[in-house]
Amino acid sequence: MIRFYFNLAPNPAKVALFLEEAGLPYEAIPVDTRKGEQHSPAFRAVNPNGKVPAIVDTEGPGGKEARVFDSTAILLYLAEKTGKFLGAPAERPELLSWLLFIASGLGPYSGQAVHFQWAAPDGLGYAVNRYRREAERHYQVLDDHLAGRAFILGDAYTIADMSAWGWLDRASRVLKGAEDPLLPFPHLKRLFETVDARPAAARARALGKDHVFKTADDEEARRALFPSNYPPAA
Ligand SMILES: N[C@@H](CCC(=O)N[C@@H](CS)C(=O)NCC(=O)O)C(=O)O
Repeated sequence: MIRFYFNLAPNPAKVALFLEEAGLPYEAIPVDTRKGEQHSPAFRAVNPNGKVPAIVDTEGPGGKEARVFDSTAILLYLAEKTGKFLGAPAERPELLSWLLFIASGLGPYSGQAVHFQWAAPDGLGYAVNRYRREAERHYQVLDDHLAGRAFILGDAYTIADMSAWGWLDRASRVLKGAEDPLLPFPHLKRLFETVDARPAAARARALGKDHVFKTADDEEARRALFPSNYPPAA
């Protein structure tokens, strides 16, 4: 059994998609990050970084319970555990390269673009420009790669595509104001739509819809989500 700690954000969504695609039994445990539940000692024992997603595998290596945190680590761990969605061994260099490209580039730049356009105070034009343009540049790199390929590895649908799907789903927040944000990236748009049309993607999207997550971006939420913006209490 997998205990899956999640909220409705892009990084947990990738893991939800994998769990649904692989048909692994799991217990979904909502973590309300606007209420600060990610900072509780119990959750920090699962992810010392205080972010979702994280999992506990009650049957980890050697039959022992194991925690895994960070969406890319979880995708790799579960893909290796199940032998699913890894592509061919000969494609492993490509798989690792694109997974890490998404984990360290496309994802974080998208996240910062969202932050500076939707959460930060007005007047930070340099930051908005920098992160938006870097997100677009990463989109372009992946779009170029996808020309003539069905999926990131070619014919095989893998965890790299699932990882990209999580963030491409937020393109309208990353490129705020764009009517059809993926239109300039036709191969990326096709990849997103192909993955998004899978039944597992619909099930992943439905996860947590029966839970009431806090939505207000009030002082409690800002302190919970962006603790490093606040000086430590004296
Ligand atoms: N590198 C991490 C990033 C995780 C992350 O930023 N998670 C967000 C949701 S997508 C979160 O937990 N935000 C709440 C917080 O930062 O307190 C991953 O890929 O899992």
